Amino acid sequence: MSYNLKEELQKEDRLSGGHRMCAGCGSPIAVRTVLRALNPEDHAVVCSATSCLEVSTFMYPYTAWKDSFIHNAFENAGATMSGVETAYKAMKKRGKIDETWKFIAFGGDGGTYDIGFQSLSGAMERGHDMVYVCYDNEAYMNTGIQRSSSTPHFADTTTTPYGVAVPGKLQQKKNLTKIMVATASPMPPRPPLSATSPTFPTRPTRPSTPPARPF
Ligand SMILES: Cc1ncc(C[n+]2csc(CCOP(=O)(O)OP(=O)(O)O)c2C)c(N)n1
Ligand code: SF4
Ligand SMILES: [Mg+2]
Repeated sequence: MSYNLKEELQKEDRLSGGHRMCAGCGSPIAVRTVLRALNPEDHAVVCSATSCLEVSTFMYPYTAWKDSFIHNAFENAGATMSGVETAYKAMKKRGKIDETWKFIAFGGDGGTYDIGFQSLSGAMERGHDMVYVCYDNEAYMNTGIQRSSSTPHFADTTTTPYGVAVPGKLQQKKNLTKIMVATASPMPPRPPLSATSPTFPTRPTRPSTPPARPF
């Protein structure tokens, strides 16, 4: 499908101005770009792990989001959206809802690589029909630039200060993309139970007689 930037820019912004992100922050630009992928007639449910994005765009009773937005904690954006998407599917099946709804979760690198990793992993492994967007600014910015597992090697943060004793962050950046690809892929074929077969069957074979229990 071709992407026409001029046409995309005609679409109405689904994140309004007047939020409290720093002027020039890349994150609202990223959010608007993602939301432009929606068809104008589509409805969306959005959530965000606690982060600069969440606390600056959704301070009750104000919201910059024109779509339904769910407040959740740092740890559970993946789980929140999994639940909403499952409810939507159930309602659709029972004929209680006609429109098309899309489900989008945002998370910073802290909320994605570290604290929300478990719920993201579960959502991807179960294959929910949702989009998860990590806006990766490579540290916990909202609370004062602490290191996350996405912070690059040797970076100077408040918890990994660069100096004579410590040369910044000691660990490499975690490769989340590889982990997600491995998580969301269908299970690779299991090796055959027969040790004599030189090939891997596409499905695991069940032995005709169950192996003896070791106890
Ligand atoms: C369980 C929990 N621990 C800590 C916090 C405090 N906290 C709020 S935002 C934040 C940093 C978020 O970092 P990141 O996810 O990278 O988003 P950014 O602020 O960089 O956009 C922290 C530590 C919290 N809200 N909940
Ligand atoms: S501190 Fe937060 S709002 Fe400000 S530029 Fe960084 S990520 Fe954006
Ligand atoms: Mg961050």
